[in-house]
Amino acid sequence: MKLIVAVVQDDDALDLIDLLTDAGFRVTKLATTGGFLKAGNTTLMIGVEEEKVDKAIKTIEEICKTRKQVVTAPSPMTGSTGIYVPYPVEVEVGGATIFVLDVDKFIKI
Ligand code: 2BA
Repeated sequence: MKLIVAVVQDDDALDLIDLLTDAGFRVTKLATTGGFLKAGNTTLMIGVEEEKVDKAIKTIEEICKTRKQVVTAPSPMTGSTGIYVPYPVEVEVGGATIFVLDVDKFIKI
């Protein structure tokens, strides 16, 4: 048994959950926040048999799109004044960040 933990963008989450559940996967959705952008994203926990991990990852790849996002980052105007001026920075947010974990025990009561 494996646990797939996938951080995806909110815009893709509902379509992805539909496709995963239609394909027979069981999914738990968590509302999460990215540490860098401080913006909402979605983390999905998907418990799967080892042989189904690749299929789950392919399903995630099918739906999740890379997008560019502009964030406002503070920058020191000069090294010594301590004045910060916000400036826009473009970052590319990946389609999905996926962790595949070993599950020692899976119990349903
Ligand atoms: P955030 O932490 O909000 O990061 C959003 C995007 O900002 C990242 O996209 C990356 O392009 C950029 N970014 C993140 N940290 C950066 C830094 N220190 N310097 C410059 N740019 C940076 P992704 O890499 O696709 O990550 C999307 C979201 O997936 C992240 O949102 C975070 O919630 C999660 N994530 C990514 N890698 C992770 C990891 N190793 N552990 C836990 N969560 C992770």
